Amino acid sequence: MAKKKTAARRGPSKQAQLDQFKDQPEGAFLTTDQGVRVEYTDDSLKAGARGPTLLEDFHLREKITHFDHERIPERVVHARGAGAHGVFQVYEPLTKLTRAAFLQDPAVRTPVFVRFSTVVGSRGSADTARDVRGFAVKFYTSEGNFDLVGNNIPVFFIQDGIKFPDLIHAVKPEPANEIPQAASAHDTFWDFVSLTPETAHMVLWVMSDRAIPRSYRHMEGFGVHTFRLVNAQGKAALVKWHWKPVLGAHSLVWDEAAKLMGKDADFHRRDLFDSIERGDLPEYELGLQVVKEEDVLRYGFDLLDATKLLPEELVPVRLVGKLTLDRNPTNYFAEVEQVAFCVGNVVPGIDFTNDPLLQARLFSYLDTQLMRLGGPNFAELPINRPIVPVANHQSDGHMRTTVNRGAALYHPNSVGLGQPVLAKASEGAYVHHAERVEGHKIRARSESFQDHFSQATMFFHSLTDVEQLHVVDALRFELGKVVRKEVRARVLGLLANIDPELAEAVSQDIGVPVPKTKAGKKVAPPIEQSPALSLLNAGKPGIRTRCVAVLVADGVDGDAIDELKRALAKGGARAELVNRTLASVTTAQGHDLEPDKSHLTAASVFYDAVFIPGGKKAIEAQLGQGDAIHFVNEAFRHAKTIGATDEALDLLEATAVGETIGLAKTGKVVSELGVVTGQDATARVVKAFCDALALHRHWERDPDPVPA
Ligand code: HDE
Repeated sequence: MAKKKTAARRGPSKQAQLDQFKDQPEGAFLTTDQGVRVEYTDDSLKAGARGPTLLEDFHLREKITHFDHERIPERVVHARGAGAHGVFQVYEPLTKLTRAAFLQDPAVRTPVFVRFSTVVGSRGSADTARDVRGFAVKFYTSEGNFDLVGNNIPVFFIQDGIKFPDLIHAVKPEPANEIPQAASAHDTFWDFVSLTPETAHMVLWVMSDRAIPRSYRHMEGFGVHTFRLVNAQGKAALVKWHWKPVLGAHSLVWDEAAKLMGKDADFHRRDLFDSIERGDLPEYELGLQVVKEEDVLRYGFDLLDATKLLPEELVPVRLVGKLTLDRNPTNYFAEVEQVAFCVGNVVPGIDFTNDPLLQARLFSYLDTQLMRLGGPNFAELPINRPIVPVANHQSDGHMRTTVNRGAALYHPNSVGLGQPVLAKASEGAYVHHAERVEGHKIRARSESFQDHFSQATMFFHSLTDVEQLHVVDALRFELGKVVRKEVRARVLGLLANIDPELAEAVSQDIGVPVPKTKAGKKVAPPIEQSPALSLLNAGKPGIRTRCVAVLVADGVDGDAIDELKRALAKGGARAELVNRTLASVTTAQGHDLEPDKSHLTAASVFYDAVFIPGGKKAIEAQLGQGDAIHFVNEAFRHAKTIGATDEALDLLEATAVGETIGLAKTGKVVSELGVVTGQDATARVVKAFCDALALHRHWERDPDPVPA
């Protein structure tokens, strides 16, 4: 067995470390911001070694002043994020649908920057909180920047943007004590929900496993609103944007997500970064649902209502291109923090609709960035700059870096030779779609927006039993944290409108009966069930990029580890060795192995599966390790694949697994409920283990009796 450290343990290479500073010439002197070389930066200038510090120490003052101002305000929502660069390519010309240049030619590689985020938590909050995930993509196209600023959930809480401050004030930590962080499980959120029936559909999505994704690489994305595509002839069609992860959509389980918040607050951020470093490039296909303009009301709901989705079974998602994330940011602040997405950043061929949620967003993003990024010149920041030349009469303002050279900063002008000139549509100018609009000036909600429950019911009924159970458990947890009984009761009233059995199941655990409530308006849903909404259908079998923990100790069967590693590598997966400590272990075959993690630095929640190779001495040692037993119990509870060979069956017997599953203590290989065991049959156990791993989770298990 080769003694090879993983990239993660080795740390960045020498070249990578040098590359980090490639904006500075090699051997560069440390200078002040004025370019003056600095002789000493470890002590301030003082009157004597033990004397007072002198005000004239300009190096000290500059260094501290800069530091004092290093933070910018965090985003009011979506504060915590992770980003990556990539490229987008369309599969075939979409000329009939849109004139957008980046959607015409499969040979064109459009650079993109993507930022994933949670919504509620602050910048330093944990990644795996139950929350919506942002999925914002900036396409640097040959016609300027197009931002597709979406989420991983296809609908939204509210129908009109004017309710957004109310929603966010309700879900953010409570005003008196700023508790809780990154959590919707508190009174104000559920109070708002209980009084705002239009939230019903999205609330169920947030209570489902969609709100605890396995990683950003395993997450769907949605534009949410209906947009418009316009072709060169001016013909428009309505469109819903989708991102489909090539690895399929997968989730964590809540207990796992909750533990990860403490054990690795950066779980998703780290996964994204490490995957790209390893060359496991995250990929997503762009999908379109296209609907004729005149069909805006055809499906029994209004396509302008962002609390509704268009079932894929009614209008299939056409996959039109692929996004590949292939480069990590060089500097988090300069890229992930300073990137400014705006729903209003569109290119010719892409236009808006009158969705009142979308319309408010068109105002909000630019407005918030003026403050967050310190003024109107944030488009000059490298991450926000388009790849095409910018020429206009904008000038001055805080932190302006462009030096305007022209004599005339106005249009029309003659002293500046009339520059820059205006383009015609045929020259690539953005021309708004000439939609006909008329109406009275009123504050009103359209009658076509009034059904808040049909699609919530459709969503719930589209989930498998285990997914429904997860929704019930999530509601029991969240409402269990709500102090005010009347709020809990009102939410049950809302749930009763979605499904009386759902309300009843939640009610049993939260000490409040389901109240009698007036039935809300329900038009029949377009279809009763949409199988595409179940994660078990959106997921894909396969082991690519999955990571298996291998429990080791002195005397472990090194041959079994080699066999496993070979099989995993073949399928694009990998293993990490977990020992009690980071000290190297000696295999039964007499080789030294260096563990990747210890029981102190790792936990089963970091992994997709666990494998325990045999080796008499190793298993005897682990039988005395509570951590090893707990590791297996926890993986079992979280429905993960477990494999064990030879003596390792004794370890399984000492866990909850042994009580549940028949363990094969013969040459027979048994694969039951995702637990794969066998003796004197390593190769066959490994094969069956990989097959079980490809299924991701084994939901048929009963997690309740497992002590972990
Ligand atoms: Fe946002 N949203 N939003 N939002 N949103 C922001 O813009 C807002 C909505 C979304 O990674 C803010 O620059 C309003 C829907 C993402 O930088 C802010 C409304 C969807 C991101 C803002 C919505 C989103 C934001 C905060 C209701 C899915 C993170 C900082 C009318 C389609 C982008 C910022 C990033 C960020 C406002 C609703 C997605 C305040 C007013 C619906 C992915 O401008």
